[in-house]
Amino acid sequence: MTDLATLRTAWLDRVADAADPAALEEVRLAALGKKGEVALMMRELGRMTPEERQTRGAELNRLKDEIDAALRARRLALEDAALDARLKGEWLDVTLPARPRPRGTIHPVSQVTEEVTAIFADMGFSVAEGPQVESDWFNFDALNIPPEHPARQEHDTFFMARAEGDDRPPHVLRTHTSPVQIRAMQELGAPLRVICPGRVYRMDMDQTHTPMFHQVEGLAIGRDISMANLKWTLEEFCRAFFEVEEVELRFRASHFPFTEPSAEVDIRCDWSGGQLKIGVGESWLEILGSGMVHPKVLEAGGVDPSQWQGFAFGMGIDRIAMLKYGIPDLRAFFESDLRWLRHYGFAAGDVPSIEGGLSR
Ligand code: 2NL
Repeated sequence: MTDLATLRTAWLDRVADAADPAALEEVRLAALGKKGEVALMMRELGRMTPEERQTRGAELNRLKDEIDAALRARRLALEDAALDARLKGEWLDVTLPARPRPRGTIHPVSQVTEEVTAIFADMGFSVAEGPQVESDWFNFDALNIPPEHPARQEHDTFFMARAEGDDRPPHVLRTHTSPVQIRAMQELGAPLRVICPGRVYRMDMDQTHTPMFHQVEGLAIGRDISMANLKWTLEEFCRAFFEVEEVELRFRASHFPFTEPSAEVDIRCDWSGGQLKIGVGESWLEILGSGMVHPKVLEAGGVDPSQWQGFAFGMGIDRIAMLKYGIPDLRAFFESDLRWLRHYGFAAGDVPSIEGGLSR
C-alpha cells in the first residue's frame, strides 16, 4: 500500500511548484481527475475488507480534500500574483499634467454668422453661398449699378488681372454678397427666402474699414411681400440677436440702386455708462440698409416683376459683432493676434441663444 503521507507531501509540493494556471490544471488532473492518482487508489477500495475500506476510504477522502484545498489556495495565489504583475506593469501617474490639447476659439465673425443664420433659419430663410471672385455683371449690372456709378470706380473695387490682350471686362472681388442673391434667384426662382453671409472686398482701410469684411444680405420674394413684412422680420431679428424683449426700429428714406424704395434702419439704443443698451434710451444706431427689390434686379434674377415682389437688406457682420460683444477695433478682427482671439473668441459650446426672440 502506498504511503499516503509521502504521497501527500509529493502532491502538495507539485501544487506549490506549479508556476502558472496551466501547470496547476495539469497537477489537478493528475491528482484528482477521473484517471488521476487518487481516483485510481479509490478504485482499489473495492478489493478490501469492509474494515480496511472504511479507514482507507476516509484517509483517501482527507487526502483528496487536502490536495483540493491546496489547489484552490495556489490558484488564488497565482491570480493575485498575476494581478500584482499587471498593476506594476500598467502603473500610471495620475498626477502627470494632461497632454496639451489644441485650444482654438471660435472667431466672433464665425459666431455671429452662426447666430444670424440660426435666427433667419427659424423664419424660413435658407443660406446661399457663391463665389468671391465675380463677373462685373453679377456684382454690378444685375444690381442696377450702371457703369458710371461711383461704386464701380477703381477706388472702391478690386479688379482681377486679365491676360495680356484679353479685352473682356475684368472680374472683381465681390463688393457685396448681392450677386449670390442674383444667383439664388436664377437657380431657385420665386418664391424665395435666402440669406447670404460671406466675405466682401472694398479698397478701404482706416479705423472702421478693412479691405476684406463680412456682410450678410437677406432676400424674400413672394406675391405680395411688402415693407411691412420687412419691418417685422428685421424687428424680430434684432430682438433675437441682441437678446432683448423689445426693440424699436426707425426707417430713414435712403437710396440704393438695387432697391426702390430704400431705407436705412436705425435701432433705439443707449450709450450712457460707456455700455451699449439696445431697445432703450435716446440714441439711434444705424444697423442696416434695406428696401423693396428693384424690378430690374428681379428681372436680372429671372424673376418676373409683374408677378413677384420682395424685400432685401444688408448689414455688416463685423459691425454687429462689435456692437453685440463690445469689441472696440475692427482692424484687430483680422490680425490673428492669439491674445485677442482668446479674449474675444468663443468656445465650441457657446451656441446662439434665440430664446425670447422668436418663440412667442
Ligand atoms: C448696406 C445695404 C443692402 C441690399 C443690400 C439687395 C440684394 C438684392 C436685391 C436688392 Cl439681390 N437688394 N441687397 C438691399 C438694400 C441694402 O445693403 O448698408 N449693407 C451693409
